Amino acid sequence: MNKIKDFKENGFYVEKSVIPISLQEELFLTFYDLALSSLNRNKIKLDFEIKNINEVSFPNDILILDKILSALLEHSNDHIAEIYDTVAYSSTFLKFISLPKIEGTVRELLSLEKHTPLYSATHRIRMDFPKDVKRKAGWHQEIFYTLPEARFLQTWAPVLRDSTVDNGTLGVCKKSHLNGIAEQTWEEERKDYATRITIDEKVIEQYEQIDVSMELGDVIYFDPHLIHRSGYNSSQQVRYSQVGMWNDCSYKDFRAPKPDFISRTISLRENYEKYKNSIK
Ligand SMILES: O=C(O)CCC(=O)C(=O)O
Ligand SMILES: [Fe+2]
Repeated sequence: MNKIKDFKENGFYVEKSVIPISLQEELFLTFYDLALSSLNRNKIKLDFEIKNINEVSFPNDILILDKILSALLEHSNDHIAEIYDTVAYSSTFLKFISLPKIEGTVRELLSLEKHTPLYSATHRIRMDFPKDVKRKAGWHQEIFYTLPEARFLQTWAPVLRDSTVDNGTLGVCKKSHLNGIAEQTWEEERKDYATRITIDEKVIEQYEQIDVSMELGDVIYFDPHLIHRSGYNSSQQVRYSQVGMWNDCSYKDFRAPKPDFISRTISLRENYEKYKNSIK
């Protein structure tokens, strides 16, 4: 079977035409609607014309979405961070990551029975803005960015538009998963980058590096030890990409993390105090 052979030999497998266009359309509307709400909530006025939600269509209006998100980013990264966190738990995105075809392939590649529960870890849609280097991930292995002692595989997929060398698609070091944990260094967060654990350059030179250009609908599945990175988005457009891990819950060392949902505004107690006087 090609799937398993590719995955085992190269450390990754690209499956074509997995995600239906109707879900991309739904996600586009999710992003657009959240972007409009963010403009309103934060009282941001734009210096260009925008369409309301009933006037936009996918894929014709992705450039308008890019423009609104870029304007929000210019005001504050917090606005983008909140949209990112909202999309991650939106019903449309949950449908997107749970497509039966993705689940089936994950089970096949992890050799799991139909009944073994799969645990989703931090599935998200990244937004990589033109020319951004702060959030660009250098060469790394996912094992140090996710749950410790986990048995999982990672999925990644272009969203809303194809991922290309120009817009900074995912880069991988072919077969690098075969050599276990590579030499790497932990660096604490700084002004120009988030905390990162980067693989030494001399390790990278040993491998064939591939920029994995993908068409909308395709999904790449890859091994936790596969060395990978973000490309540089030299285009004028935002790169939207789905990232996330599927964990094998039957693995002996699997321990579910405690979800830590933190209010962006007031605490539970403060909310209670606010309404206390009106409690009869
Ligand atoms: O999409 C990217 O730029 C890279 C993302 C990445 O490193 C990941 O999905 O783990
Ligand atoms: Fe990664």
